[in-house]
Amino acid sequence: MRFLVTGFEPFGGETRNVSWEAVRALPAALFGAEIVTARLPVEYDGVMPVLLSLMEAEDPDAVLCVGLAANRDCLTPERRAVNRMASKIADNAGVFRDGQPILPGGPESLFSDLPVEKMAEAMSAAGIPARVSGSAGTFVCNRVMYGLLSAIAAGGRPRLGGFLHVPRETAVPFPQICRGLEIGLQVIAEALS
Ligand code: PCA
Repeated sequence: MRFLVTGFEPFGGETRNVSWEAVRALPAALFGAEIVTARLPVEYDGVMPVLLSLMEAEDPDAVLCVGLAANRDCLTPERRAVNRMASKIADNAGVFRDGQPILPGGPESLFSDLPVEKMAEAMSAAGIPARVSGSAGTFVCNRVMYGLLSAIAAGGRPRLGGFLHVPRETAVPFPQICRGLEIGLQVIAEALS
């Protein structure tokens, strides 16, 4: 079993993105799965080509993309991606979007096939603040989640995929964010075996 787990580069003028720091801290193997990690660009147009070529090269059984939700106070497995792009800040390529669809004519919402409730419950049971989120927002994290779920719907691989938002380290300490990510991956591994 092979997992592709991604984090994001810093954005919004910051120098660190905890999503990538937590992903890069993962061991090379966990729960019988090989863990391949990668850092994605915070670019509406640039993020999917990078993710798709990683999926092509690595042929993972599951893909979990991880990003920072700066205004949340817990870990949030995402239930749904929406067919919209909008944000107050520009992406790292200087691009603004103010409500354009990701895929013109495409489904308004795409739902993750990850066991998001179980992931949040297992994290909470380990004392890590977590809840399921109803939407990944409308910035680049939602863009990549929508693209990932479209790719899964179109082909047979990967078998499972979705998104996990993590909060700032001021809301949840870094070791707990890392532990929560590992627990989320464990639940995904159980769902695949
Ligand atoms: N968070 C942003 C994009 C990159 C990241 O880590 C988001 O929530 O869309």
